[in-house]
Amino acid sequence: MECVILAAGEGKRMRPLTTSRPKVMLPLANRPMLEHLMDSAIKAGITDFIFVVGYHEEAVRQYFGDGSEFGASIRYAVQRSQRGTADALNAVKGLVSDDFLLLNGDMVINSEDISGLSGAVSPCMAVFKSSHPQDYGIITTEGNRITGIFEKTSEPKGDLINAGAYLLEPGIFSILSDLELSERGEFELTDALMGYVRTGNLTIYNLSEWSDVGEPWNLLDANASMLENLEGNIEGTVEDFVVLKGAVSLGKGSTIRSGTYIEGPCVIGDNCTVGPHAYIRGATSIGDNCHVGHSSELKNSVILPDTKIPHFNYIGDSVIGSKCNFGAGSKIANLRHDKRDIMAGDRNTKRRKFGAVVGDGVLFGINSSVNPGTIIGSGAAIAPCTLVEGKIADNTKYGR
Ligand code: TTP
Repeated sequence: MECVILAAGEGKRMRPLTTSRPKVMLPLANRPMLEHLMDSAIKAGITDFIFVVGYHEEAVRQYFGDGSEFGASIRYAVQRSQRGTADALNAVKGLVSDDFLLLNGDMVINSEDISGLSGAVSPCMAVFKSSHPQDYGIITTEGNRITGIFEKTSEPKGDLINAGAYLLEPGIFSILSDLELSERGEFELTDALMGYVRTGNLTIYNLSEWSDVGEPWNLLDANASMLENLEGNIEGTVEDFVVLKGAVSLGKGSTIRSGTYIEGPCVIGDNCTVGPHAYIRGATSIGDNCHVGHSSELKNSVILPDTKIPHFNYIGDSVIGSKCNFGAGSKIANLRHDKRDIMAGDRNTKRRKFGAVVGDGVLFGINSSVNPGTIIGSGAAIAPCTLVEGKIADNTKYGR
Protein backbone atom coordinates (compact mmCIF):
# COMPACT_ATOMS: atom_id res chain seq x y z
CA MET A 1 0.00 0.00 0.00
CA GLU A 2 1.23 3.50 -0.80
CA CYS A 3 1.43 6.22 1.80
CA VAL A 4 0.97 9.87 0.86
CA ILE A 5 2.42 12.33 3.37
CA LEU A 6 1.43 16.01 3.23
CA ALA A 7 4.59 18.01 3.84
CA ALA A 8 4.05 21.15 1.75
CA GLY A 9 2.56 23.49 4.38
CA GLU A 10 4.06 26.79 5.37
CA GLY A 11 3.78 26.19 9.12
CA LYS A 12 2.92 29.78 9.98
CA ARG A 13 2.14 28.94 13.60
CA MET A 14 5.66 27.55 13.97
CA ARG A 15 7.32 30.80 12.97
CA PRO A 16 10.10 31.82 13.37
CA LEU A 17 11.30 28.19 13.41
CA THR A 18 9.88 27.73 9.89
CA THR A 19 11.43 30.89 8.43
CA SER A 20 14.08 28.83 6.70
CA ARG A 21 12.81 25.25 6.83
CA PRO A 22 9.54 23.36 6.47
CA LYS A 23 7.79 22.37 9.68
CA VAL A 24 8.22 18.64 8.97
CA MET A 25 12.02 19.06 9.11
CA LEU A 26 11.96 20.35 12.69
CA PRO A 27 13.72 17.84 14.93
CA LEU A 28 12.34 15.53 17.59
CA ALA A 29 15.16 13.66 19.36
CA ASN A 30 17.50 15.18 16.73
CA ARG A 31 15.73 13.69 13.70
CA PRO A 32 13.12 15.42 11.49
CA MET A 33 9.53 14.77 12.59
CA LEU A 34 8.85 13.50 9.07
CA GLU A 35 11.49 10.80 9.53
CA HIS A 36 9.80 9.57 12.71
CA LEU A 37 6.47 9.41 10.86
CA MET A 38 8.02 7.54 7.94
CA ASP A 39 9.71 5.15 10.39
CA SER A 40 6.37 4.34 12.01
CA ALA A 41 4.90 3.58 8.58
CA ILE A 42 7.92 1.46 7.63
CA LYS A 43 7.53 -0.52 10.88
CA ALA A 44 3.89 -1.07 9.83
CA GLY A 45 5.19 -2.68 6.61
CA ILE A 46 4.75 0.32 4.28
CA THR A 47 7.70 1.14 2.06
CA ASP A 48 6.22 3.16 -0.83
CA PHE A 49 5.78 6.85 -0.11
CA ILE A 50 4.71 9.94 -1.97
CA PHE A 51 5.73 13.14 -0.20
CA VAL A 52 3.76 16.22 -1.18
CA VAL A 53 6.29 19.04 -0.85
CA GLY A 54 6.23 22.76 -1.55
CA TYR A 55 7.39 25.27 1.07
CA HIS A 56 11.21 24.89 1.31
CA GLU A 57 10.86 21.59 -0.53
CA GLU A 58 14.62 21.39 -1.19
CA ALA A 59 15.25 20.58 2.50
CA VAL A 60 12.97 17.52 2.32
CA ARG A 61 14.34 16.29 -1.01
CA GLN A 62 17.95 16.73 0.10
CA TYR A 63 17.49 14.84 3.36
CA PHE A 64 15.32 11.96 2.15
CA GLY A 65 16.38 11.61 -1.51
CA ASP A 66 14.72 8.60 -3.14
CA GLY A 67 14.29 6.96 0.27
CA SER A 68 16.74 4.11 -0.38
CA GLU A 69 18.94 5.09 2.59
CA PHE A 70 15.87 4.64 4.80
CA GLY A 71 14.78 1.31 3.30
CA ALA A 72 11.90 2.97 1.44
CA SER A 73 10.95 4.30 -1.97
CA ILE A 74 9.93 7.98 -2.06
CA ARG A 75 8.31 9.82 -4.95
CA TYR A 76 7.58 13.52 -4.77
CA ALA A 77 4.58 15.58 -5.83
CA VAL A 78 4.71 19.36 -5.69
CA GLN A 79 2.09 21.77 -4.36
CA ARG A 80 3.28 25.12 -5.70
CA SER A 81 1.20 27.40 -3.49
CA GLN A 82 -0.17 26.32 -0.12
CA ARG A 83 -3.92 26.44 -0.74
CA GLY A 84 -5.05 23.78 1.72
CA THR A 85 -4.95 20.06 2.42
CA ALA A 86 -7.34 19.10 -0.42
CA ASP A 87 -5.20 21.08 -2.85
CA ALA A 88 -2.09 19.30 -1.49
CA LEU A 89 -3.71 15.89 -1.99
CA ASN A 90 -4.72 16.90 -5.52
CA ALA A 91 -0.99 17.11 -6.35
CA VAL A 92 -0.83 13.28 -6.29
CA LYS A 93 -3.74 12.84 -8.72
CA GLY A 94 -2.78 10.18 -11.25
CA LEU A 95 0.04 8.81 -9.06
CA VAL A 96 -2.05 6.35 -7.02
CA SER A 97 -4.40 3.75 -8.48
CA ASP A 98 -5.45 1.79 -5.41
CA ASP A 99 -6.47 2.43 -1.78
CA PHE A 100 -3.79 4.53 -0.07
CA LEU A 101 -2.91 5.99 3.31
CA LEU A 102 -2.88 9.75 3.68
CA LEU A 103 -1.00 11.27 6.64
CA ASN A 104 -0.46 14.87 7.69
CA GLY A 105 3.30 15.27 8.05
CA ASP A 106 3.14 17.13 11.35
CA MET A 107 2.05 14.51 13.84
CA VAL A 108 3.29 11.62 15.95
CA ILE A 109 1.51 8.31 15.47
CA ASN A 110 2.66 4.78 16.25
CA SER A 111 3.22 1.88 13.85
CA GLU A 112 0.47 -0.31 15.40
CA ASP A 113 -2.10 2.37 14.59
CA ILE A 114 -0.77 2.85 11.05
CA SER A 115 -1.02 -0.88 10.58
CA GLY A 116 -4.57 -0.90 11.98
CA LEU A 117 -5.67 2.02 9.79
CA SER A 118 -4.21 0.45 6.64
CA GLY A 119 -6.23 -2.72 7.38
CA ALA A 120 -9.55 -0.82 7.76
CA VAL A 121 -12.23 -0.52 5.09
CA SER A 122 -11.79 2.63 3.00
CA PRO A 123 -12.76 5.43 3.23
CA CYS A 124 -11.77 5.69 6.87
CA MET A 125 -10.62 8.55 9.11
CA ALA A 126 -8.30 8.05 12.09
CA VAL A 127 -9.74 9.77 15.16
CA PHE A 128 -8.41 10.38 18.65
CA LYS A 129 -10.26 10.92 21.91
CA SER A 130 -8.89 14.23 23.12
CA SER A 131 -9.10 15.92 26.51
CA HIS A 132 -9.08 19.32 24.74
CA PRO A 133 -11.27 18.85 21.63
CA GLN A 134 -11.88 22.61 21.44
CA ASP A 135 -8.39 22.89 19.89
CA TYR A 136 -9.18 20.66 16.90
CA GLY A 137 -11.69 19.80 14.21
CA ILE A 138 -14.03 17.19 15.66
CA ILE A 139 -16.40 14.55 14.35
CA THR A 140 -19.69 13.05 15.49
CA THR A 141 -20.50 9.37 15.01
CA GLU A 142 -23.19 6.72 15.07
CA GLY A 143 -21.52 3.40 15.77
CA ASN A 144 -18.33 3.56 13.75
CA ARG A 145 -19.83 5.78 11.01
CA ILE A 146 -19.10 9.49 10.88
CA THR A 147 -22.23 11.65 10.89
CA GLY A 148 -20.62 15.09 10.96
CA ILE A 149 -17.26 16.83 10.61
CA PHE A 150 -16.91 20.18 12.38
CA GLU A 151 -14.31 22.95 12.37
CA LYS A 152 -12.54 23.87 15.60
CA THR A 153 -15.00 25.55 18.01
CA SER A 154 -14.99 26.61 21.66
CA GLU A 155 -18.04 24.34 22.28
CA PRO A 156 -17.30 21.07 20.50
CA LYS A 157 -20.09 18.51 20.14
CA GLY A 158 -17.86 15.66 21.24
CA ASP A 159 -14.32 14.67 22.07
CA LEU A 160 -13.31 12.66 18.98
CA ILE A 161 -10.95 14.74 16.91
CA ASN A 162 -9.89 14.35 13.30
CA ALA A 163 -6.28 13.18 13.60
CA GLY A 164 -5.23 13.94 10.02
CA ALA A 165 -4.67 10.29 8.98
CA TYR A 166 -6.91 8.50 6.50
CA LEU A 167 -7.35 5.41 4.38
CA LEU A 168 -8.75 6.62 1.06
CA GLU A 169 -9.73 5.28 -2.35
CA PRO A 170 -8.72 6.85 -5.68
CA GLY A 171 -12.35 8.03 -6.17
CA ILE A 172 -11.49 10.94 -3.83
CA PHE A 173 -9.65 12.70 -6.67
CA SER A 174 -12.83 13.27 -8.69
CA ILE A 175 -14.34 15.02 -5.63
CA LEU A 176 -11.30 17.27 -5.07
CA SER A 177 -11.68 19.14 -8.36
CA ASP A 178 -15.25 20.27 -7.48
CA LEU A 179 -14.39 21.86 -4.11
CA GLU A 180 -14.91 25.51 -3.29
CA LEU A 181 -12.69 27.64 -1.08
CA SER A 182 -13.56 27.44 2.62
CA GLU A 183 -14.22 30.45 4.83
CA ARG A 184 -10.54 30.62 5.76
CA GLY A 185 -9.64 30.62 2.06
CA GLU A 186 -8.34 27.05 1.70
CA PHE A 187 -9.40 23.92 -0.16
CA GLU A 188 -10.11 21.61 2.79
CA LEU A 189 -9.89 17.86 2.73
CA THR A 190 -12.70 17.67 5.26
CA ASP A 191 -15.04 19.34 2.72
CA ALA A 192 -14.10 16.64 0.21
CA LEU A 193 -15.01 13.95 2.78
CA MET A 194 -18.52 15.37 3.39
CA GLY A 195 -19.93 13.44 0.43
CA TYR A 196 -18.89 10.16 2.12
CA VAL A 197 -20.41 11.41 5.40
CA ARG A 198 -23.77 12.11 3.73
CA THR A 199 -23.93 8.57 2.31
CA GLY A 200 -22.80 7.08 5.63
CA ASN A 201 -19.66 5.63 4.07
CA LEU A 202 -16.92 7.26 6.13
CA THR A 203 -15.88 5.13 9.11
CA ILE A 204 -13.52 5.76 12.01
CA TYR A 205 -10.37 4.12 13.24
CA ASN A 206 -9.60 4.90 16.91
CA LEU A 207 -5.94 5.76 17.50
CA SER A 208 -4.33 4.56 20.73
CA GLU A 209 -2.01 7.57 20.94
CA TRP A 210 -1.45 10.69 18.87
CA SER A 211 -0.04 14.15 19.04
CA ASP A 212 0.07 16.93 16.53
CA VAL A 213 3.02 19.24 16.25
CA GLY A 214 1.56 22.49 14.95
CA GLU A 215 2.73 24.98 17.60
CA PRO A 216 6.30 25.48 18.82
CA TRP A 217 5.49 24.25 22.36
CA ASN A 218 4.11 21.00 20.89
CA LEU A 219 7.71 20.21 19.94
CA LEU A 220 8.58 19.86 23.64
CA ASP A 221 5.95 17.19 24.32
CA ALA A 222 6.65 15.36 21.06
CA ASN A 223 10.40 15.49 21.73
CA ALA A 224 9.87 14.15 25.25
CA SER A 225 7.71 11.31 23.98
CA MET A 226 10.36 10.35 21.40
CA LEU A 227 13.06 10.42 24.09
CA GLU A 228 11.03 8.11 26.38
CA ASN A 229 12.35 5.17 24.35
CA LEU A 230 15.90 6.47 24.03
CA GLU A 231 18.59 3.87 24.53
CA GLY A 232 21.80 5.30 25.93
CA ASN A 233 24.58 5.22 23.34
CA ILE A 234 27.94 6.92 23.77
CA GLU A 235 29.90 7.39 20.54
CA GLY A 236 31.92 10.41 21.68
CA THR A 237 34.27 11.01 24.62
CA VAL A 238 33.23 11.27 28.27
CA GLU A 239 35.95 12.74 30.48
CA ASP A 240 36.50 11.68 34.11
CA PHE A 241 34.15 13.03 36.81
CA VAL A 242 31.07 13.23 34.60
CA VAL A 243 27.76 11.89 35.98
CA LEU A 244 25.32 10.39 33.47
CA LYS A 245 21.92 9.32 34.82
CA GLY A 246 19.10 7.86 32.75
CA ALA A 247 19.41 7.43 28.99
CA VAL A 248 22.04 9.65 27.40
CA SER A 249 23.07 9.48 23.77
CA LEU A 250 26.24 11.22 22.63
CA GLY A 251 27.18 11.56 18.96
CA LYS A 252 30.49 11.07 17.16
CA GLY A 253 33.21 13.65 17.78
CA SER A 254 31.40 15.06 20.82
CA THR A 255 32.95 15.48 24.26
CA ILE A 256 31.40 15.77 27.70
CA ARG A 257 33.94 17.49 29.89
CA SER A 258 34.62 17.00 33.61
CA GLY A 259 32.16 18.04 36.26
CA THR A 260 29.13 17.82 33.96
CA TYR A 261 25.94 16.25 35.37
CA ILE A 262 23.32 14.94 32.94
CA GLU A 263 19.91 13.55 33.90
CA GLY A 264 18.51 11.84 30.81
CA PRO A 265 16.73 11.32 28.65
CA CYS A 266 19.04 13.50 26.67
CA VAL A 267 20.37 13.23 23.14
CA ILE A 268 23.47 15.17 22.13
CA GLY A 269 24.41 15.24 18.45
CA ASP A 270 27.80 14.99 16.69
CA ASN A 271 30.73 17.35 17.28
CA CYS A 272 29.33 18.98 20.41
CA THR A 273 31.20 20.10 23.52
CA VAL A 274 29.37 19.96 26.83
CA GLY A 275 30.95 21.32 30.02
CA PRO A 276 33.10 21.53 31.98
CA HIS A 277 30.52 21.76 34.76
CA ALA A 278 27.35 21.89 32.69
CA TYR A 279 24.00 20.60 34.01
CA ILE A 280 21.50 19.10 31.55
CA ARG A 281 18.10 17.78 32.57
CA GLY A 282 15.66 15.72 30.53
CA ALA A 283 14.00 15.70 28.18
CA THR A 284 16.51 17.62 26.11
CA SER A 285 17.76 17.29 22.54
CA ILE A 286 20.90 19.12 21.45
CA GLY A 287 21.70 19.20 17.73
CA ASP A 288 25.08 18.74 16.04
CA ASN A 289 27.95 21.22 16.56
CA CYS A 290 26.53 22.80 19.71
CA HIS A 291 28.47 24.05 22.72
CA VAL A 292 26.99 24.01 26.21
CA GLY A 293 29.64 25.41 28.50
CA HIS A 294 30.64 26.09 32.07
CA SER A 295 27.78 26.49 34.56
CA SER A 296 25.13 26.43 31.83
CA GLU A 297 21.90 24.57 32.64
CA LEU A 298 19.42 23.20 30.11
CA LYS A 299 16.11 21.59 30.93
CA ASN A 300 13.37 20.05 28.74
CA SER A 301 14.42 21.90 25.63
CA VAL A 302 15.06 21.40 21.93
CA ILE A 303 18.26 23.03 20.66
CA LEU A 304 18.87 23.06 16.91
CA PRO A 305 22.39 22.58 15.48
CA ASP A 306 25.32 25.04 15.66
CA THR A 307 24.08 26.92 18.74
CA LYS A 308 26.40 28.11 21.50
CA ILE A 309 25.29 28.26 25.14
CA PRO A 310 28.75 28.74 26.57
CA HIS A 311 28.83 30.49 29.95
CA PHE A 312 26.42 30.78 32.90
CA ASN A 313 23.21 30.36 30.87
CA TYR A 314 19.84 28.90 31.85
CA ILE A 315 17.40 27.61 29.25
CA GLY A 316 14.23 25.83 30.39
CA ASP A 317 11.25 24.46 28.39
CA SER A 318 12.32 26.28 25.25
CA VAL A 319 12.88 25.71 21.57
CA ILE A 320 16.07 27.32 20.27
CA GLY A 321 16.90 27.69 16.58
CA SER A 322 20.24 27.02 14.91
CA LYS A 323 23.33 29.26 14.95
CA CYS A 324 22.25 31.20 18.06
CA ASN A 325 24.75 32.57 20.54
CA PHE A 326 23.94 33.16 24.19
CA GLY A 327 26.15 35.82 25.75
CA ALA A 328 27.53 35.06 29.21
CA GLY A 329 24.80 35.09 31.85
CA SER A 330 21.86 35.35 29.42
CA LYS A 331 18.89 33.35 30.67
CA ILE A 332 15.37 32.28 29.68
CA ALA A 333 12.72 32.19 32.44
CA ASN A 334 10.08 29.46 32.21
CA LEU A 335 7.64 30.04 35.08
CA ARG A 336 5.38 32.94 36.05
CA HIS A 337 5.31 33.96 39.70
CA ASP A 338 1.51 33.50 39.72
CA LYS A 339 2.02 30.00 38.18
CA ARG A 340 -0.57 30.70 35.48
CA ASP A 341 -0.41 29.23 31.96
CA ILE A 342 2.27 30.84 29.85
CA MET A 343 0.88 32.93 27.01
CA ALA A 344 2.88 33.41 23.81
CA GLY A 345 1.30 36.59 22.49
CA ASP A 346 -2.43 35.82 22.30
CA ARG A 347 -1.84 32.06 22.19
CA ASN A 348 -2.14 30.00 25.35
CA THR A 349 0.65 27.41 25.44
CA LYS A 350 -1.44 25.52 28.05
CA ARG A 351 1.82 25.00 29.88
CA ARG A 352 2.63 26.24 33.35
CA LYS A 353 6.26 26.00 32.37
CA PHE A 354 7.36 27.39 29.07
CA GLY A 355 10.36 29.50 28.19
CA ALA A 356 10.83 30.98 24.73
CA VAL A 357 10.80 30.24 21.03
CA VAL A 358 14.01 31.52 19.51
CA GLY A 359 14.54 31.67 15.75
CA ASP A 360 17.80 30.98 13.91
CA GLY A 361 20.89 33.14 14.31
CA VAL A 362 19.72 35.09 17.36
CA LEU A 363 22.49 36.82 19.32
CA PHE A 364 21.99 37.48 23.04
CA GLY A 365 24.06 40.16 24.73
CA ILE A 366 25.51 39.30 28.13
CA ASN A 367 23.09 39.11 31.07
CA SER A 368 19.98 39.49 28.91
CA SER A 369 16.85 38.03 30.55
CA VAL A 370 14.03 36.53 28.51
CA ASN A 371 10.51 36.37 29.97
CA PRO A 372 8.33 33.22 29.61
CA GLY A 373 6.34 33.07 26.37
CA THR A 374 8.68 35.33 24.38
CA ILE A 375 9.01 34.67 20.65
CA ILE A 376 12.24 35.99 19.15
CA GLY A 377 12.48 36.26 15.37
CA SER A 378 15.37 34.86 13.36
CA GLY A 379 18.42 37.08 13.08
CA ALA A 380 17.43 39.28 16.03
CA ALA A 381 20.21 40.83 18.11
CA ILE A 382 19.55 41.47 21.80
CA ALA A 383 21.55 44.20 23.52
CA PRO A 384 23.38 43.35 26.79
CA CYS A 385 21.41 43.49 30.09
CA THR A 386 18.06 43.68 28.28
CA LEU A 387 14.69 42.38 29.51
CA VAL A 388 13.21 40.59 26.50
CA GLU A 389 9.47 39.92 26.21
CA GLY A 390 6.60 39.75 23.72
CA LYS A 391 7.07 39.01 20.04
CA ILE A 392 10.19 40.28 18.31
CA ALA A 393 10.28 40.44 14.51
CA ASP A 394 13.01 38.80 12.43
CA ASN A 395 16.27 40.74 12.13
CA THR A 396 15.36 43.29 14.85
CA LYS A 397 17.94 45.01 17.05
CA TYR A 398 16.28 44.84 20.48
CA GLY A 399 17.25 46.95 23.50
CA ARG A 400 19.74 49.78 23.82
P1 TTP B 1 -1.82 22.68 8.73
O1 TTP B 1 -1.24 22.45 10.08
O2 TTP B 1 -3.26 22.94 8.62
O3 TTP B 1 -1.07 23.86 7.97
P2 TTP B 1 0.45 24.21 8.00
O4 TTP B 1 1.29 22.99 8.16
O5 TTP B 1 0.77 25.05 6.82
O6 TTP B 1 0.63 25.04 9.35
P3 TTP B 1 0.01 26.46 9.79
O7 TTP B 1 -1.45 26.24 10.04
O8 TTP B 1 0.77 26.75 11.04
O9 TTP B 1 0.32 27.46 8.70
O10 TTP B 1 -1.48 21.44 7.79
C1 TTP B 1 -1.74 20.10 8.10
C2 TTP B 1 -0.84 19.25 7.23
O11 TTP B 1 -1.09 19.48 5.84
C3 TTP B 1 0.62 19.52 7.43
O12 TTP B 1 1.30 18.30 7.35
C4 TTP B 1 1.01 20.39 6.24
C5 TTP B 1 0.06 19.96 5.17
N1 TTP B 1 -0.34 21.02 4.24
C6 TTP B 1 0.06 20.98 2.92
O13 TTP B 1 0.81 20.08 2.53
N2 TTP B 1 -0.37 21.96 2.08
C7 TTP B 1 -1.19 22.98 2.47
O14 TTP B 1 -1.56 23.83 1.64
C8 TTP B 1 -1.60 23.01 3.86
C9 TTP B 1 -2.47 24.12 4.37
C10 TTP B 1 -1.15 22.02 4.70
